[in-house]
Amino acid sequence: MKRSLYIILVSGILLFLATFFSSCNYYNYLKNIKAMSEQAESEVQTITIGVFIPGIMSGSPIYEMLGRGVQAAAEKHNSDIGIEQAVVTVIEGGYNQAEWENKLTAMTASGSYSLIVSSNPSLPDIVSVISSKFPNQYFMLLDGEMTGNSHVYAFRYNQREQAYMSGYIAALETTAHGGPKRIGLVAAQEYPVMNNIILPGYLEGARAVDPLYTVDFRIVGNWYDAAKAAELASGMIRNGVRVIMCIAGGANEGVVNTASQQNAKVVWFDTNGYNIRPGTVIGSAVLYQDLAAYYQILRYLSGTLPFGKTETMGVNDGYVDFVENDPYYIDAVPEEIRKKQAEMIAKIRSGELFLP
Ligand code: RBF
Repeated sequence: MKRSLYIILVSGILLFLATFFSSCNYYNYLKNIKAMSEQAESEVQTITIGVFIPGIMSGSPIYEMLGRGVQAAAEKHNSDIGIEQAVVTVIEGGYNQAEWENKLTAMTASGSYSLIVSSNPSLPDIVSVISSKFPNQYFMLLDGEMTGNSHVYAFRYNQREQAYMSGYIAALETTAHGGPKRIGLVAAQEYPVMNNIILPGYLEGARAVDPLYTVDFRIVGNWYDAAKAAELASGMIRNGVRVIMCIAGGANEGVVNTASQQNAKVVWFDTNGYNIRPGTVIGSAVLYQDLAAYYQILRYLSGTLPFGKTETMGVNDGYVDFVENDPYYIDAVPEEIRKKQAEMIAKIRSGELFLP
């Protein structure tokens, strides 16, 4: 009897101790889990993406698209993983191009950005200098070309296609109206892509309508002076030009105003510009830079961006287009012209017209 009482007592104590320790352990276990998950959360590294605008965003659609695309990708990534991991900061470099290298160097030297994103064909030269001083910094350059640097990814558009489609509509409209076989191009400045791809592509498109076409090519000297651009457009119109393409950022406004006052027409470049001046803007050859920025940033965030490469995308990749379904285009441009323009675009899509 005494012995069984002893056994019960000892088992009770053992049971108590076992329960006590296991509950302590369980408590500790719970505590550990909580601490670990808190730590994991704080250890999810923030990815800071710096967007460097070489110029001013407002008035330059190509830069507005860049900002929108990067922001949308960061939001998509954060909502997918449920944490505010990707953060975007935009810095404007301003119109003084001589300051861009210093500004971008300071941005890089701050060490604050996992990735620096920018856009325009002059950035590769600047970035190659900065990259040699800060070899760990990663860059994404849109609307530019740079191959062979393991920390730089570049994405460019087939602007021969884009300019060809612009020149084609400009010549169709000019021919239909009669008058000299001359189309206009007001550009902010000369640079290799402008002189070697956009201007020749624009002329090539016009000459596909009629080989006698020439281009009246005039330079504003900056990306903001609308009064100067208006003056250049007036000079062209006096010279018998009926259709002017403008690639001058904020200065484009001067071309549109002059054209609409003097019954001339405008071809818009980079974004859909029909609603800027309905009836005056008769063509929009666009780039989907917002989509390019969006998809390339998502690739970066998933670790699959092919640094070291330049990728070039055109009409058949969905990154270059001519907007044909806008009601203002349909209202402003006679059906026979739209039909010819559509036939040319169909040839690019089918590969019959190849403009590499
Ligand atoms: N495009 C703009 O819309 N706004 C600008 O301020 C602007 N600045 C540029 C500066 C340089 C040095 C270069 C080479 C290009 C610039 N571009 C600008 C042009 C842009 O990259 C692109 O070529 C045109 O928008 C035609 O697609």
